[in-house]
Parts: sequence; C-alpha cells; structure tokens
Amino acid sequence: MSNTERTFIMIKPDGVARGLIAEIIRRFEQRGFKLVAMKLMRAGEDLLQSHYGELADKPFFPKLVKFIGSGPVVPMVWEGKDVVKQGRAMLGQTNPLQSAPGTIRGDFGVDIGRNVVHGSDSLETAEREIALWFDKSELNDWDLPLKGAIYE
Ligand code: IDP
Ligand code: MG
Repeated sequence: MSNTERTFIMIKPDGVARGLIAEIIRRFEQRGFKLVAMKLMRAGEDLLQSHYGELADKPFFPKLVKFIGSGPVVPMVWEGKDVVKQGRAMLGQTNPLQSAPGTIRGDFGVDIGRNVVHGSDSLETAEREIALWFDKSELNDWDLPLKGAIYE
C-alpha cells in the first residue's frame, strides 16, 4: 500500500447542478488526500462509452451515457494511502438508498441514476480511467506540505 496510490473521482452533472462541487472536494481534502488533477468539462459520447464500456450490455447504458454527457462534470485525480478503496467508501453504495449516512451518496442522493459522483472500483480501473480523462501533463506532481501530520 503506497502513499502515492491514485484514484479517479468525478462529480457527475447532477452533483455539479446541485452545487456540490465544493462539498465533495472538501471531503477528500479534509480526509488528507492530495488533489493531483481537476477540470470542469462536458464529456463527449466516445469518451463516456469508453469510460463505462464494461456496462455496455446493461439496459440502462444509453440513458447513463446520455445523462453524464448532459452537462459539465468535474473529473479529478486524488492521491494517498489506499485512496481507491477509501474513495469508494466515502462515496457509498451505487444505490444511494443503500448508502450509509455520512457517505456522499448517502447524504446527497436518492436515485441510482442520480448518485452524484463516480469513483474507480479498483487500482486497475483507476489507472485506466485516469489515462482516459487526463493527459499526463495535466497530472500535478507536488508535495503535500502537511504530509507529516497525515502520515506517520
Ligand atoms: P458505481 O458507480 O458504484 O461503480 P456501476 O455499477 O459501475 O456503479 O454503474 C455505473 C453507474 O451506472 C452508477 O453509478 C449509476 O449511476 C448507473 N447505474 C448502475 N446501475 C444502475 C441501474 O440499475 N439503473 C440505473 N442506473 C444504474
Ligand atoms: Mg463503477
């Protein structure tokens, strides 16, 4: 487990529309994770079909791609110890109704198709998603000044 593990977190159009950008960033910052990349963008269909490629057979796939492309999203890369797994825990379950209060989806969501935020489900997925959404030059290598207060 390395302190430089990275995950891909994305605020979906519903999260942006509901004014939750700052709230979601705040949670990752305050937890002690380091922001490596972030942008606001409208995702095209090719990118989204590739991003959600493994769900292409699901009945909800066309609706999913259409919705995520319906407005701006905030893709981000966060770095830190065990951040892939911890990021998923901070998001909650896919269905917000099954998400514990205290998680992002459990605090802000109701419907599975409006679950506010995306997070990579494994280290492999994270690497694939980061490469898909960001150019290498957009990933910032910088030192977290407080790291001695976050890591032993
Ligand atoms: P995840 O986002 O928790 O990793 P996935 O199974 O990867 O969940 O599904 C991707 C996204 O597709 C979900 O976040 C959700 O927005 C949507 N989705 C998943 N299952 C359903 C469903 O049964 N109906 C409608 N939308 C769904
Ligand atoms: Mg997923």
